[in-house]
Amino acid sequence: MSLLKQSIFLSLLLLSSSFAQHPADLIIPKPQSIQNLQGEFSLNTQTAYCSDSLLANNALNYLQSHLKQSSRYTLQKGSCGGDNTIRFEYAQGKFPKQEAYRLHIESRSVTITAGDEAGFFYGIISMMQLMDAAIWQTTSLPNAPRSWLLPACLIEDYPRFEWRGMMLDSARNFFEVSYIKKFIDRMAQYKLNRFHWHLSDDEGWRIEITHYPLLTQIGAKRGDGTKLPYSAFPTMKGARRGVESGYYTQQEIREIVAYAKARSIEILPEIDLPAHSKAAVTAYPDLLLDPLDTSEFRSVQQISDNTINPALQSSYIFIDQVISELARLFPFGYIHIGGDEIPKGAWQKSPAVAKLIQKEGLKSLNDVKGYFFERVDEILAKHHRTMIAWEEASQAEAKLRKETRFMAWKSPKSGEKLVQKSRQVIMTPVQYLYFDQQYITDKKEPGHTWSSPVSTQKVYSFGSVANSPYLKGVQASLWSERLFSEKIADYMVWPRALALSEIAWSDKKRLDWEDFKIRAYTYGIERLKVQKINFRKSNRSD
Ligand code: TNX
Repeated sequence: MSLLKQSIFLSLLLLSSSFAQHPADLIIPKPQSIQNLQGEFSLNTQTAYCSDSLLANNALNYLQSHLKQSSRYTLQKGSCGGDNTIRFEYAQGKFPKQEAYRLHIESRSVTITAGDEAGFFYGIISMMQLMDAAIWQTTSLPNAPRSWLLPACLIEDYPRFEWRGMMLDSARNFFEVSYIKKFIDRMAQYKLNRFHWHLSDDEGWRIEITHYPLLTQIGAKRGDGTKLPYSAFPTMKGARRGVESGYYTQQEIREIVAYAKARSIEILPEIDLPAHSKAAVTAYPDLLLDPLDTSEFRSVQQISDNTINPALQSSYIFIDQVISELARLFPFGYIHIGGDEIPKGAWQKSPAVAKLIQKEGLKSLNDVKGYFFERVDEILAKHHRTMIAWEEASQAEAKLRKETRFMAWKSPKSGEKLVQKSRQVIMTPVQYLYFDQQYITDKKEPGHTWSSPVSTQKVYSFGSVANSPYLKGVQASLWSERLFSEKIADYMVWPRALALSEIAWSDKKRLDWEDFKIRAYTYGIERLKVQKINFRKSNRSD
């Protein structure tokens, strides 16, 4: 080789190696600190595991089930001192934050250190992202790898936000249990930890309440549908298409709660009150509506008479009973009671409400809303639960406990205003985090168009939101008026959820769109493909 050729060859080599990324630099969400080391660990049929804490069981089981699926073997229990071992070490009080972990990969062993269940779980998630994408496959392939190479590194990691959520609306269109599990599992793969489950709305009541069987016998069935601006209308006559009708039995709910818990995910159930309740009031008009109420109104979605009456004792007995069943099913300390979009004109001509105003010395219908939320808050307190509500509940002048959390959806500004008032906030602004909106404006794109398009880059840009002790986290919301299949739901979520994961987990100063793009559109996409997720193939910026 001539000298010139040699030097060109050498500089090319240098150039390419400086571009070649260490696999640890490809993890999503980006860890807080990564040190790349020399060498690699080989995980194979001889590899053992050892653990000094039951808190590591979820993490271990998750790894084992994926190994079994992909390679048809699991790790045997071994001694903690041995070589070729994956060690789980409990370290109490060593980490500054909850959910933190330390992942140390050396050529002879892997050590995952954590102070809680979630920490161990996230250590394993990061480790699995360092393996060939085949580890994520959901069906066994004949030629799957038997041994896996893990590059040596030391990762120290913890989340930016305590609340890293995704909301799925099972009311407008119903999703089968199998899809709910997939949804939850995919959240867990990206260290998202709160599944907000929208279980009732005008179009359907989706959870079995044993005390009120008509809620599902009537309220879980969809009708013919008419062409209104946003949704198919719930005429409650019977199913038009399978996906639109259905509900979750209490047994299924318990199963899903356990499935989520094994993946460090808490489920926040939402029953939307007092508006968005056409399904409930259709099932139990005698309990929830004032028969003398002649108010005429329509909701934003053009639905009439969809609002529970706040002056009837029977409304509160109903809510108490529903909350008591929810509290038995969902161990999470919070329940979401809706509170959004009470239609203008509701209750205006209700004699029962007029009486209530007089009796309680209320001044306006806004005060009536406040009265309603206060009573619901009392019910929640009785069942040892804390309220989460859409931001409108904060405008109702209700005296709600200080630990109440508000979901700000109208704009980042409306969330910031609440933060300034020292109220606890979860941000899910429509302009950045509504996954029901189109990615880009295009007739061929599925999704809503009523706000502005939400590209993956737009999602990522919300990472610049200011930190505050009152800002508890961020959440993407997937309303389902237009989700007519699981495939469309997948499309709306991926790859946007990769961006959500990173802005929810990684510190602000670690965020870099250009760098994220490379990770997302290489290994990130590879993992989605392996799982046959119907993600949106884009030109990398939308
Ligand atoms: C507004 S966001 C709603 C939902 C709709 C959504 C559609 C919120 C609290 N209410 O009822 O499904 O817009 O994007």
